Amino acid sequence: MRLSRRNVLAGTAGLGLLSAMPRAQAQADQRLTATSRILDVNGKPAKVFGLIGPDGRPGLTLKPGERFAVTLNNQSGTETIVHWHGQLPDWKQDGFPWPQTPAIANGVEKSYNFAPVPGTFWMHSHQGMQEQQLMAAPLIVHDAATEASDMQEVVMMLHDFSFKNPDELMGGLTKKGGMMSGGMGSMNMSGSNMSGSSMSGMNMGSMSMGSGGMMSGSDLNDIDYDAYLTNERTLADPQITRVAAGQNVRLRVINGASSTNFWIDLGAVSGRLIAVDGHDVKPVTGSQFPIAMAQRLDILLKLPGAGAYPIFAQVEGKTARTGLVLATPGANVSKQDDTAMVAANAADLSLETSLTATKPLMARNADITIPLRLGGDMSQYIWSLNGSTWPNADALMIKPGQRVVIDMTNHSMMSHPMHLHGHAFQVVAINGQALNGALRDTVLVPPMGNVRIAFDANNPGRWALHCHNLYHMMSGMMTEIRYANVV
Ligand SMILES: [Cu+2]
Repeated sequence: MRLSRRNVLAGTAGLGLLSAMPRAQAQADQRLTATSRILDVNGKPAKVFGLIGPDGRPGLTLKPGERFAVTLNNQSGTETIVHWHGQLPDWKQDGFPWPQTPAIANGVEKSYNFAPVPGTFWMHSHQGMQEQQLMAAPLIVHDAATEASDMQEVVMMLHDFSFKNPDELMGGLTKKGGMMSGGMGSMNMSGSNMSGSSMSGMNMGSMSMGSGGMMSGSDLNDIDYDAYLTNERTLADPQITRVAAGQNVRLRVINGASSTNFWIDLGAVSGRLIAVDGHDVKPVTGSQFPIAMAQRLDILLKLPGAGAYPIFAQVEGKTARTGLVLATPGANVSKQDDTAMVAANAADLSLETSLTATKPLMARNADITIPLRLGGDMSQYIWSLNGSTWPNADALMIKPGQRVVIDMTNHSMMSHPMHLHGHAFQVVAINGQALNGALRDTVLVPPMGNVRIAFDANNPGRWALHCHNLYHMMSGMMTEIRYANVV
């Protein structure tokens, strides 16, 4: 049944029906190439990675009902492994470097095949810090409904970019941390924003120091980036997408940044948020939406009329921004400034508390509640979960069929976008306030905040649970959820 449907969808004649031969399988696969390439960033060449689909562009788009049948060909020059963020495959196809599923050597291919969840997803390397160097791309899975509507779709993939390599960036963090006096609510961020590497030509750092977000005692933006990208371009030369006047557009925002939360600013365009992390929510109207690292937002846009409409993503706590432009035919597109007039607030849970899942989990009591303490030692730049740092963490054990609640309390002064692999969880409480919140795969836990998530243990295996700030994860902020009887 599945096979024939897939073959019909692939539109490929001559595929032997029911032939389960690996060869036939490979021919139906989409090819994804992990590569190394040169990207021009504000006129300067940068060596980056890439995940390039069959059309020669970053990422993959799947048709309704199509399986995720992908052969990943590693031509990156180094070993890699790619995680299909938010998708729910069996654990050995999750793209995490477990001992059972090690990274793929350069020059080697690996095939994946599972039924994907429709919606806005993405993919990124889970090997070392390759994600920072753009080993990350969109993964869009259409369903019959989105395909039937002839609404124009625009993908907006965000990145933070540095000409330094991630090891240098990490070295700068641990060194700065070491020079600090230590203590909570420290001035670490100010130090970080003001210091050395601000040769970036984006002189917004000091502007933001007085903003509300910074005064609260929390820390934003560990790293001083050289640029922020939308679909791999800066506002010096942004993507300009032609749209018909009065047309509706489905904007699929993906925060693929390694260490940056943004605010989406629709400007004069009104928006209706209809999904987060690929899962439908009751619509929320607005023109500004926070988006934490690794999260996605699907927003229906209504253009007010003919003209050019920039859609911005502004860095929390800063004036720096990136974006793209929607323009009706013949509209004059003026140059967009890559800094805003006013620094953005810290990304917070103002949106999260107003979200309601359209298909929530069935009401049920928790079989197991796992407390998770998010900790940080800023003086050494070490981040921990329940006092442990990856890989020195004991697995959190669960059993198939359980309703699992994870009760996350942040005891540090930075927010942490927490991501669970292999499951869609529901946000069920924020700071003790119960809610029938969104289904997600990544949720922000603000400084000193508490967020409870629930999920059904329906996908046995070993699953990573970690902060999606790359530098926090690499400094220890990761653990494992493991099903009993899985080795
Ligand atoms: Cu974190």
